[in-house]
Amino acid sequence: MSSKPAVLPDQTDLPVLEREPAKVKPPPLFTVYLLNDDYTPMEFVVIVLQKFFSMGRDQATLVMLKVHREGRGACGTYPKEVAETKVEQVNGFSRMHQHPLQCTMEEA
Ligand code: TYC
Repeated sequence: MSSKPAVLPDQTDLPVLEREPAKVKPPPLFTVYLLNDDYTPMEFVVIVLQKFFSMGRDQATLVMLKVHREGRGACGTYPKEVAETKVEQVNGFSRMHQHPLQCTMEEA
C-alpha cells in the first residue's frame, strides 16, 4: 500500500531542476481609491487621474463623476508598494495645491 508522506519531502536528494517547483502565493494586490469631498475642483480630480493613473481625459472624467456621485471610485489595482506610492503621491500633490482630496487603498 502506498500513501502520501505526512510532510512534503525536501527533495534535496534530487538535482535542483528535477525538484517540484516551490508553491509560492502570488503577492496580494491593492486597489487605490479616490474619495469625494465638497471642495476639490472637478478639473483637479481629472488632472490627478490622468497624471497618476495614466487615464485619458474621457476615462478620467467618468471616474471623477463616479466618485462625485457615489462617494468613492477605483483608480487602479497594483502590488502593495506601487499602491502605497500612488497614495502618497496623490495626497502630496493634493496638499501641495491646497485641496482636501483623499486617496486611499485596500486589499483587492
Ligand atoms: N465633489 C467635488 C465638487 O463638487 C468634485 C470631486 C470629485 C471631489 C471627485 C473629489 O474625488 C473627488 N467640486
